[in-house]
Amino acid sequence: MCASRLEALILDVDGTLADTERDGHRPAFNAAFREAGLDWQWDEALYGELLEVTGGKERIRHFAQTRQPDFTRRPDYDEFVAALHRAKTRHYVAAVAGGSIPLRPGVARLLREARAAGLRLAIATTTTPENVAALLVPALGADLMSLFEVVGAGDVVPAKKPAPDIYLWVLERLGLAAASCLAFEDSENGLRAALGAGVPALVTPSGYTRGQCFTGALAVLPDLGGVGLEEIELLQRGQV
Ligand code: XBP
Ligand code: MG
Repeated sequence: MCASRLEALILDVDGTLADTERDGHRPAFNAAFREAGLDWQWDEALYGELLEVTGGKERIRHFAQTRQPDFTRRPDYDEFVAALHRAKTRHYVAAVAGGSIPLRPGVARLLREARAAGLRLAIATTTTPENVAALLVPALGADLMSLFEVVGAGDVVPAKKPAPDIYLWVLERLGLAAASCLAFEDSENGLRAALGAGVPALVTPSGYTRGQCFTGALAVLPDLGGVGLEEIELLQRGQV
């Protein structure tokens, strides 16, 4: 049911606003492993497989369980993973805060158009909250960043995408029905999360997610370049 008037855009971050995984998150994980004296190296292909698990801590645990089982028997395993992930976040923030990863085509323009048209903006991401501002402020400026009314990120919900929890958390804070919102996602996991919460979704696949299954998406577009707000409103109303 997509017939309600569009009131808010809910945006995923990694892959959707910027293609952050290969050259942002992946090197930050590797830097944290090196710093901790581990010889783990996540190359591009392996990282593509590991992305099936959303969330950095969850991804490290999945890697350890499936490829380094001895490591999981360390008495300090939980704290070690948490410390590794804190280091990864520090490396990621330092790398992207300088503006090293640009926004994808059309993103900044669409956000400005949406605000000018009175639409509300929110974020629904599995990544750590400080990563969101570090990525977006250099590209959008603090002003536009502050226009995101609700930022749902990281561990505010226990179950990460593809669970619908982060979308339900954001919807509750916006005080809006799912059908009056539109989600922007780049991955199958993200699409499942949005649809699971009843939010119609538009998909712009990213480097690692091209070829995934996007059944149920309102539309699958190469990117947001050239897509105007009017077209987005028509899509949300099911008129395209
Ligand atoms: C993004 C992610 C994130 C990042 C890592 O998924 O899976 O986990 O890779 O971020 P989505 P953290 O775009 O579907 O939200 O290390 O901060 O968890
Ligand atoms: Mg994503």
